[in-house]
Amino acid sequence: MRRLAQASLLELARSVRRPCYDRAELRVGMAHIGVGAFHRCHQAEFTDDMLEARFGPWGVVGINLYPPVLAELLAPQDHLYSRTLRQGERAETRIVGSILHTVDVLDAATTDEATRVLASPSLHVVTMTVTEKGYGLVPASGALDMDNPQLRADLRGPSPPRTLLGLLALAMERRRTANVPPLTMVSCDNVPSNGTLLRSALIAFAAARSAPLARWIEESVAFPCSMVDRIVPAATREDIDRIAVDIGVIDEAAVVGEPFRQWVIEDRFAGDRPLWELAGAQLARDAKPYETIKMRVLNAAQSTLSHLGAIVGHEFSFEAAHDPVLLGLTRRMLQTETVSTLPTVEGMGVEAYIKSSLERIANSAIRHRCHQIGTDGSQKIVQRIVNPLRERLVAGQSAPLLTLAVAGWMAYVLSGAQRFGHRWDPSDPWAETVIAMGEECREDFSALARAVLGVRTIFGSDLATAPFVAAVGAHLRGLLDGDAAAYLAGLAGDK
Ligand code: CS2
Repeated sequence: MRRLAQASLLELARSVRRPCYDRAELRVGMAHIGVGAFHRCHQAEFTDDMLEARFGPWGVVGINLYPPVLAELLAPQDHLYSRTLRQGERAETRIVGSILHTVDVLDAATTDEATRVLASPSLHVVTMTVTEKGYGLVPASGALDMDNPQLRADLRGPSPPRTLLGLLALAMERRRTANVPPLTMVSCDNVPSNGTLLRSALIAFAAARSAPLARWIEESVAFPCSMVDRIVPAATREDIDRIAVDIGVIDEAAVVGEPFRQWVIEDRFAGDRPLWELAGAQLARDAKPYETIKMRVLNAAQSTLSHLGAIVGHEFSFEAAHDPVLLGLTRRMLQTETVSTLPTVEGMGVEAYIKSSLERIANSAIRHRCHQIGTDGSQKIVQRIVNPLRERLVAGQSAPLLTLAVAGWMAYVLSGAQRFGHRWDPSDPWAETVIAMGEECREDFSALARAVLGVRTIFGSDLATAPFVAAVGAHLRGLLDGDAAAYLAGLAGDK
């Protein structure tokens, strides 16, 4: 079977929609850093829709600092790929054509190429999805994480950058010295106030190098915040093979996601911008309320279901969302605790949002592994679970189920300890430390809870109070020392 490419478009099954604009006429107007499955199934699709609605100079250059290597994944396909939306038995596949070119930043030559692209006068917007960890920040405070060796190396320079901030600072220096017009950077990661955070991180990083550069960024770059949403698990070989059968060509860059999608972007651009609203994006004055609701409801439910789900033996988050015990606990957490910490957003009724979020996670056609959602949990639980929990405690309200969710993350990571059966190797920057704590604290689960809650970059310094430590310790015992499923069933029964 042939590989998907411009020349093989004609061989595609007739049912597969393909770009109806002329890709040969497309010019680069923006870049995206972090071309993973999420970007391909979200921003690139919105851009494709927008180009169909009104053609303009908004082709995308994809830039990766980390695998996948785009030269292998997308370049052999003329940067075309398919995205398939699945819900139950239904599937709809289309070809997306908005990515025009890609660069893998690996060495001096490719660094030069990427910074040249980012400094080009025709480039107006840079979007990015680099994951929570990709910003090099301390989750609890948002300060630059000076313990991050890659960030430290990039601050020292001059070798090719390994971090987002290192690459952006180099590119902005090039833009500044060439006196190129202003630029907008749109962070599309699940971190609170992502644009504001990126702005302060980049300015802090640049200031450590050159005061004029930091000033230039302050004056010439806009950083609107944005909220992005669509559930897009990593595509598997099985997905790729199945899609090849369906469409008639092999697409190594195929992505599979759910039908739902949402993108709220603050309307604060420094110059020209793509008219993403033509594709259904919402331009807003303030994205914060949208992002808070999304992270505390949908993302919190995903994390809670996945951590606890993995512990009781589920492979996928949809399975956890069909487990009456886990679903009941998660729903109750959202409806009785999280709810009081949510802002009001027009058009997003909280009850309905909770219901639809849980239904989306339960979509059995989307095979999102609990371990994928559990990856880097230390970077995710702060905005999803710890912040709403803290707000309730500060307001004098109880938060027993958010407490369980915190313990769920700990128990998920601690399951990597020999002492708790070494069930898997969690992928998390804090895993080694937390696992070492698990090996050290003997039968004393309160001491273990106190030790993990002492990780300030995750929990700050205000949560390790005696009652909270005792509550988390009791859950750790229940989840790690015996029958976790029976323990959770007991909790689900207590109202
Ligand atoms: C997931 C998200 O892996 C994860 O952390 O919770 O990728 C989630 O699927 C998206 O934020 C949904 O928009």
